[in-house]
Amino acid sequence: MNFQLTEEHLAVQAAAREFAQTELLPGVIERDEHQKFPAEQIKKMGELGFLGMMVDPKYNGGGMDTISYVLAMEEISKVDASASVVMSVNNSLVCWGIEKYGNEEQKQKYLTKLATGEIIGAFCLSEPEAGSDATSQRTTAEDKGDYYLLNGTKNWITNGSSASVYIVIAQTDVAKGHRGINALIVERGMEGFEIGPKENKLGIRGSDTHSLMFTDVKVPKENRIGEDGFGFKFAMSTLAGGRIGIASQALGIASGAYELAVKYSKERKAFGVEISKHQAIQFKLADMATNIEAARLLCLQAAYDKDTHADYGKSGAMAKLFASKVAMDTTIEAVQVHGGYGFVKEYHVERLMRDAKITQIYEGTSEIQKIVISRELLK
Ligand code: COS
Repeated sequence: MNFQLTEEHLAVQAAAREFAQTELLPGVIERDEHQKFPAEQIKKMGELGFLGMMVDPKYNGGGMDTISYVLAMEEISKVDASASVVMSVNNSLVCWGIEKYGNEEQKQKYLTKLATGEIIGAFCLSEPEAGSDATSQRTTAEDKGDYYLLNGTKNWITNGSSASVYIVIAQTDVAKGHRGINALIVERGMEGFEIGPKENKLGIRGSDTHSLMFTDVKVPKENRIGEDGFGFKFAMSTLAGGRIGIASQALGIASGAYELAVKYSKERKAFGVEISKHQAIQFKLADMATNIEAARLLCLQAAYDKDTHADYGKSGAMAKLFASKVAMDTTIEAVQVHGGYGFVKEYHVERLMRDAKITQIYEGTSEIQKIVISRELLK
C-alpha cells in the first residue's frame, strides 16, 4: 500500500487549486444568481488541459491518470461545481466514451477537439420518461441504410446549449430491447435538432441544462459508436467511469464547505471566544473532516481501480453513493456553523449546499448506486 501522491499528482492538484481560486472564485456568486454559463473560464480550463485530462496525447489529451483527474475535480468543485460538471461530463463521459469505443475517424474528427476544449460535448441518455430506468428509451434511431433517422426528446442535458457534439442514446430495434439501442454522435446544427429552454435549477445554476428535441434528424451511419446494438452497454460502461467524476465533484463540494466552516469558526466570536473554541463546533468539524477523508479515500480507490484496469463498477458506485451523502451532510452543517451568515449568498456555503443535492441524483441516483453495488456483492 502506498498512500503517497506523486510529484505529478501534487502539481496537478496545485494547478487546479490555483486556477479555482484565481479564475473561478471571482464572479461565482453572480454566475449562480444569474444562471450564467462560465464560458470564459471553461475556455481557459480547456487551454490548461482540464477538459481532456486522461486522453492520450496523440489525440491532444493530457495523458494523465484518473487519480490526477480526481484531485483536479476536487479542487475545481470546492469553488465552482457549475464549472466542474462541465469538466466531468467532457472528460469522463464524452472524451472517454469516444476514446474507448469510437473508431479512428471519430477520434480524429471529434476527440482531438474535445480534448483541448476547442469544442465541448454532451451525453444524452435521460428522457422525460427514462432516467433511472435507462433501458426504456423512447428516442428512436430508425435504420435507413446509410443513416439513422433520429426522433425524440432528451431531458436535463448538461452542456445542452454550449456543446458542439452530443452523444445520443436511442432505440433502433424495440424487439431487441436494450440490445437494440445505439449511441450516435450528433453535431449541433444538424437539421431537425432543436435545443429547448434552459432549466431554472436549485443548484449548479451556472451550468446550462437543457432538453433537446430531435425531429427527423439524419445522422450518418459513420457516427454510430461501436457495433449495431452496442449503445446501452456503451452508456452503462461510460457512466461507470462518469460516477468517479461526480463522486470527486461531491468530495470537492464537501471539502470546500468544510474549509469555509473552519475559517469562519476561527474568526467568529460568541460568548467571548472564537466559536472554534466551543465543543459543539469542534465536534461538527471533526465529523465533517472524518467523512470527507473517507469519501476521498473511496474516490481515490475507484480511480486506482480504473488506472490499474481492475473492475471499478462497484468502487465507483460506492464512491459516488458515499461522497454525495457526505457533500449533502457537510454543506448543511457548514451552513449551521455559519449561522445567519450561512443563509446569505456572500458566504458561499448556501450555494455549496444547493449544489450538493444534484450529486445524489445525476449519473445514477443514490438508489441506483445501491442497485449497482448490491448486484456486485451478490454475484
Ligand atoms: N458496463 C457494461 N455493460 C453493462 C454495465 C456496465 N457497467 N452494466 C450493465 N451492463 C450491461 C449488462 O451486462 C446487460 O447486458 P447483457 O444483457 O447483454 O448481459 C445490459 O447492460 C443491461 O443490464 P441490466 O440487465 O443490468 O439492466 P437493468 O435494466 O436491470 O438496469 C441499471 C440496470 C438500473 C443499473 C441501469 O439501468 C442504470 O444504471 N440506470 C441508471 C442510469 C443513469 O445513470 N441515469 C442517469 C443518466 S445520466 S445523468
